[in-house]
Amino acid sequence: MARVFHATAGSSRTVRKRGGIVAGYLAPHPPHLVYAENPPQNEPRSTGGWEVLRWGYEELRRRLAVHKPDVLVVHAPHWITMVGHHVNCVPNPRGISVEPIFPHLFRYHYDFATDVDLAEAIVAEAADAGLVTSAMRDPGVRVDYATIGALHLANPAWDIPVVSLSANNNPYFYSDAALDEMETLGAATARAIERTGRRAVLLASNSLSHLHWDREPDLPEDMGVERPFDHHQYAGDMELLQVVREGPTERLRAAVPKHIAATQAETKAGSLTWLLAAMGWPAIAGDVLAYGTVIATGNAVVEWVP
Ligand code: 2X7
Ligand code: FE2
Repeated sequence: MARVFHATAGSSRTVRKRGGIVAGYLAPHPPHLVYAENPPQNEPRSTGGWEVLRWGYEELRRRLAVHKPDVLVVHAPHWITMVGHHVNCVPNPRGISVEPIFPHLFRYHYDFATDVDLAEAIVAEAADAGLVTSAMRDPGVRVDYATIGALHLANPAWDIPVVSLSANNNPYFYSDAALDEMETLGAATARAIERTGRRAVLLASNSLSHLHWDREPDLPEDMGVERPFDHHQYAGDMELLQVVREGPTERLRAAVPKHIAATQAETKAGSLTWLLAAMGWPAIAGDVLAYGTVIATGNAVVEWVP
């Protein structure tokens, strides 16, 4: 397993002219996408697959190189914390992240740097805003695959420090989406970024329509069987992406809950709402870099530059 390069958290902020949120991405994490890339950190080997989504991530990486952020801030639905919003404050998380349903596809050795100053600032701002918040400081807590997946696909070199936020809900148990707190958490994230002077890129690690097959082909990357779950799920994703492409983001306040109700979308976990709230619901359109299904779930890579 190759060791990854370590950056010093916040090291470049003194030479940058402008801090703040410079871009936000919808950055879905199906473990299949990492599996298909065959990085040295992931144990299973593949023959590829899901190329269109991976080309979207290639474009994301080109754009990220131009944005030159000090930090990647990621909100992910598979770090589920039932009591409060947690922020990973471990300086150097290291371990193996395993996808529990697809362990034959994703057993990823991670080793990265946290921007602890920004992580603690987000904890403080969120607590001041009245949210139940916790600084997670236990290095033994395994980092979930939705955090690792989005971060790997956005920046496989791992040379940008990270802040990782949990999802204070269970996207699988409840039918209603409680997205109000994500507005507060997004605004708190933005204040912390401003206060610390960071140049930040945000990643919302969410799939769209979220029904998937309960069987997979003998060859998991057999694209001959990859397709949307049904037309209803596909049409729901297209309706949402049409609003994304037309803008402004304000329209997504209504479109996201409607899409969740229609498609069981993973955005129920709040990552996308957090991202848009942190950017202040800018009056812009999103740029859809790719859309594709993964074991029938809908996934889009989208950029917003506020
Ligand atoms: O977590 C996921 C996902 N969001 C989509 C597809 C397959 C597996 O895992
Ligand atoms: Fe997921």
